[in-house]
Amino acid sequence: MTDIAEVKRIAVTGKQRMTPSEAFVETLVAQGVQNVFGIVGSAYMDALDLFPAAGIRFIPTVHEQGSAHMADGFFRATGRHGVCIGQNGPGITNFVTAIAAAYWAHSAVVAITPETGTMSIGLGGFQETDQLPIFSRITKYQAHVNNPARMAELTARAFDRAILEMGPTQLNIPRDFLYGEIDCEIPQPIRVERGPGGSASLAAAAELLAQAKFPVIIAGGGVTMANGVDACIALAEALEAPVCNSYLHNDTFPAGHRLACGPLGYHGSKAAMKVLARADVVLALGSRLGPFGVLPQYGFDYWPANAKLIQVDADAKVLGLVKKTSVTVNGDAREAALALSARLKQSTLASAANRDERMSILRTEREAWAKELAGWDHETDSWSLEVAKGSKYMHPRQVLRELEKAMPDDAMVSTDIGNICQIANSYLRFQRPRSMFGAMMFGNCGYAFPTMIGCKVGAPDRTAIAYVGDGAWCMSFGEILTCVREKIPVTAVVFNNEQWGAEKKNHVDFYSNRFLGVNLENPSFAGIAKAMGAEGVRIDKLSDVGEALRSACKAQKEGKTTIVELMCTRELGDPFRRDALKKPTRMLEKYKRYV
Ligand SMILES: Cc1ncc(C[n+]2csc(CCOP(=O)(O)OP(=O)(O)O)c2C)c(N)n1
Ligand SMILES: [Mg+2]
Repeated sequence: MTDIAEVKRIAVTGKQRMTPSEAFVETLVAQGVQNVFGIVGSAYMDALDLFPAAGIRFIPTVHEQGSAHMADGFFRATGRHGVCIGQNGPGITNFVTAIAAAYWAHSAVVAITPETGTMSIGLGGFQETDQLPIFSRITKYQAHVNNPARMAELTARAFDRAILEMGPTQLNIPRDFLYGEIDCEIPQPIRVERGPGGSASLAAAAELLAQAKFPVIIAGGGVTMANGVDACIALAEALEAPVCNSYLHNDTFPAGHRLACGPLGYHGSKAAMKVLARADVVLALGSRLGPFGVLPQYGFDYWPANAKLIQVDADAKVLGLVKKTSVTVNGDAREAALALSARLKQSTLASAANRDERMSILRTEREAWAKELAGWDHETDSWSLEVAKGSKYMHPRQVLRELEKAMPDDAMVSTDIGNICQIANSYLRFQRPRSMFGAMMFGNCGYAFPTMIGCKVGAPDRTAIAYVGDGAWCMSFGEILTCVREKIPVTAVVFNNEQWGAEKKNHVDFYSNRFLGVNLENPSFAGIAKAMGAEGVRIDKLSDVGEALRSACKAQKEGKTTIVELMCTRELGDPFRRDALKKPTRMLEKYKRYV
C-alpha cells in the first residue's frame, strides 16, 4: 500500500479526460481531504480503491453513526472538513443521528452518500431509499450528482458550502455515476473572506459599549470557529469586561484569565450568571444564544432583561432569533472583535469610571462560586442522600473534581448527554480553544466517544478524553475497536452509576419514583475493553481517580486506548428539562394512582 505521507497531494489541473471516480477523488484532494471515516461498501468501491494513491486515509469504523461523529470531531478539533462515507441505503441511514448532531454543532461535515444506481431507482431492488429527503432538514446544502460529467463540480460545491454555511452538507451520488469517462477540470476550492460586519452596525455597537456602565461579553462557539480567542481577549481587556462562555463552550475564553467568569447554562458557573445578571450592555460574540443555553439555572433567571444586547454572528439568520437585540452585527467574531477594539480606542469608556468596583464584584462572585463548588461534595436532595447512604461507590462531584485536578494542560474533552456528564460543566476549565466538545443541542447519547476519536485523528499530539455515562457508553463502546484497529489512542472515562440517570431524575422529581427502564445491569466495562484489545481499569476509590486518568493519558503516547470505569453512587444533580415537564394529571380511573 502507498505510504500516504509520501503521496504528492496536488490535484490535477486543466481540463482532462478521466473517470468520474477520479474526478471525485481528485476533488477531495483539491479540497485538502486527508481522512475519510466510513464503512466499506460496493457502492463506492471504484473510488475507494484510489484513496491511498490520492493520499487519503480511509478510517474504517464499527458503525456509520460513529463515522459521522468522528467527522464532526475532526472538524471541531481542526476547523477542516470532516468527511464520512458509507454504503447506499442502510449505511447512509446510519449517518442520520450524527449528521443531525453535526448540524447543531455547526460542523462542516460532508456526508458522502452513494445511492442506488439510476437504472434501478424506484424498483426496490436492494438497499434503496430516497436519500435526499432524509437529510433535507439536517444539512445546509445537498448536492445531487445528476450527471457523471458534473461529479467534480458538485463534489466541490458540497465542500465549499459546508464552510460557507457553517454546517454539514450532503453529496449524493448515484452509484453507477462513478463509472465512465468525462472531460473535466477539478475546481479550486472557493473560500470567502468574512468581514467584521457593516460599518453602521459596528459604530452603533461601539457606541453602546462605550456608554456601558457594566458591559459583559458572552463568548460563543463562533469565537472558536473564527480562531478569535485572542481578539476576544483584547476586546475584553480594552473594556475591562468580564467574559462568560456560552453553554458547552468552556473553551472560548481562557478559564485562568482575570476576566473569565466561566460558562453559562445548565450546570454552569454561578459566578458567570450573577455577573451577567448585573450587565447593562451584553455583547454576545459569535453566539446564537440558543434557548436551552440561556434557561434559568439553580432556580435563578439570570438573563438581564433590561440590558441592551449586541449580538455578533457570522450567520445572519440567528441574529435576534432568541433574545431581543439592540444592535445586530452580521460579521465574523474575530474580525468584529478587532474592529470594535479599534473603534473603542477612540472613545471614552463609561465603564472605566467604575472599573475597580466591577472587578471587585467579579472577584467576589468567582471566589464565592469556587468556595461553593469546593464544599459541594455530593447532592443533598432526599433521594440522593438515601441512595448514596449505603453505597460503597464514589460521589460524582468528588470524582469530577479529582478528574479536573489530574487533567493534562493539552486535553481535549468531549462530554456526552447524561447527568454526570452535564455536572462536569462546572468542573471543566480550559486555557485554549478547541478543547471542549459537548454533545451540543441535538443532545444525543453516544456522541462523546466517537467524536473524540475524530478529534484525536485531527489533533494526534493532544490528549483525547471522552466523558460518557454508562448508558450512553453502551451505545458507543463498539468504537473501541476503531481505536485499537486504527491505532487512534483515546481515553474514555465512563461514569458507571448503573442507571440512565438523567432520565431517572425525572422519575424522582415528577413521577413519585416509579422507575421504568432506567436501572441498568452492567457487565464489567473494564473487562470488555480488555477483551476488545484496549486497556481497562475499574476504580471505586476516590484516591485512585487522578492517577488512573494520568496514566491513561500517558498511555496515549504509547498508542494505547484506555477505558477508565468509575463506579459512582446513584445520586443525581439538577435535571435537564425541569422547564419542559409538568406534574402528571390523570383523569381515567385506571390511571388515577399514577400521580
Ligand atoms: C440517543 C438518545 N437516546 C435517549 C436519550 C434520552 N436521554 C438523555 S440523558 C439519558 C440518560 C443518560 O444515562 P447515562 O449515559 O448512564 O448517564 P447518567 O445520566 O447516568 O450520568 C437518556 C436516556 C438521548 N438524549 N439520546
Ligand atoms: Mg448512568
